[in-house]
Parts: sequence; structure tokens; C-alpha cells
Amino acid sequence: MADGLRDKLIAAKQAWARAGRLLTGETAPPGTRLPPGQKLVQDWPILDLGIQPEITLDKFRLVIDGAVDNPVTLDWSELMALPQSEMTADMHCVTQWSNYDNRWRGVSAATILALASPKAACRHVIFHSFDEYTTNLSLAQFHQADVMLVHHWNDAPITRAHGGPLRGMVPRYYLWKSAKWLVRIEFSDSDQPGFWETRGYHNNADPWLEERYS
Ligand SMILES: Nc1nc2c(c(=O)[nH]1)N[C@H]1C(S)=C(S)[C@@H](COP(=O)(O)O)O[C@H]1N2
Ligand SMILES: [Mo]
Repeated sequence: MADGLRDKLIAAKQAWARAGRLLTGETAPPGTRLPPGQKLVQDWPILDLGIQPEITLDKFRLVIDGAVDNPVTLDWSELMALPQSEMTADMHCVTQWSNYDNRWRGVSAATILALASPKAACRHVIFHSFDEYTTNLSLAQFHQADVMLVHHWNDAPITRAHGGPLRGMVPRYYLWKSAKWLVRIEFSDSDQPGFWETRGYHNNADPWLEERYS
């Protein structure tokens, strides 16, 4: 995507945040599968800043560092040698689409936490991507049973357009929290709002509370 187009896309999404676009003011009853203001789709739309980096498996590296006792850099074979997990989860994008029953395979957040061992003062996790996108989670948001670093979707490798070879998957929050083309997981004592969180989007991003904008 040309720089001009990219800037227009970012400006449009920032304007939505300022205008509170798509807010229904509803709260979903507990246990509702589809969050308020969302529409169920059958496909998987592509949304990013227009740069879709090609990361071949031989070039792939994942840095895990910051407020941890055991910082590590993993190449692809080291990542694959970690325990592999599977889960099925829904996705909810702030642009209003949701889809159901995505089957993921990858490495669980629990496995990453056991490997890196965050220090006692660590409270936050920052995903860094190859396209310089970042997004922030609290350690509590990251430390949930359905949070994973995923490399397979419905039994096929995740495509480059969807963030392959490795992306974050944090299914209980709006999808901008699920960084594509993951290159670094930074543990931190302090919060570091990311690309959209510094452009008017909510820091916590819970779809059932309609935490779209800050
Ligand atoms: N690296 C990176 N990750 C990203 C983004 C991005 O621009 N770059 N966009 C986010 C947004 S706004 C959304 S909605 C989802 C979209 O993921 P998808 O294209 O696989 O549907 O990726 C998120 N992760
Ligand atoms: Mo998004």
C-alpha cells in the first residue's frame, strides 16, 4: 500500500475513535457469544497497515525479553520444540465483524511464561511486530488459558496476509490486540500503549464491554 493510502486508513480509523463510531451503548447479557454491535461473518477479513512482510522460516526469530529471569531468542525449530497446544476460539474485530470456531495450533502463553519466568514486578506484555506495529496487554490478559502464539489456522500454516508465520492470538479482546508477524514479546513493569492504543483505541479492548475507544 502506498504511504498516502496508509496514512488515510490510519486517519480514518482515528476519526472513528474520536466520533465513537459503531458504539451501540448496549451491554451483552453474560454468556452472550456475539458481543454488542458485532456482525457474524463466515470468512476471515484481512486488516493491517498495508505492509505484509515476508518472513521465511529460516529468517524467523522470536525475542522474549524485558522483565524476565530468562530472556531468550528462539529460531523456528526451537519454537517448534516447545510444547504445542491447540484451541478453538472466536474472533472479534473492532470494525464490527466476528467469526466463530477458528482452530488454532501454536504455543500457549503459559508455555512462554514458564520459559521466560517474569520477574515479580512485571505487570505488562508488549507484542512487537515486523511491520513495527505494537500492542499492549496486561500480564493478567496475557496469562489466560486461551492466549497463544499461533502458527496454524484450521490445520494450515497461517498465511503471510494473516500474520504468518507467527502471530499472537488473544481471542477475548478485539483483534487489534492479536499482533501479526510477531518478532518480540517484551515483558515490562510499566504499560506501553501500542499503535492503536495511542490513536484513540481502548487500552483494555473487551468486546463485551464495547471497549472500542478510549
Ligand atoms: N503486525 C500487525 N499486527 C496487526 C495489525 C497490523 O497492522 N500489524 N492490525 C491489527 C488489526 S487492527 C486487526 S483487526 C487484526 C487483523 O488481523 P487479520 O488481518 O488476520 O484479520 O490484526 C491486528 N494485528
Ligand atoms: Mo482492527
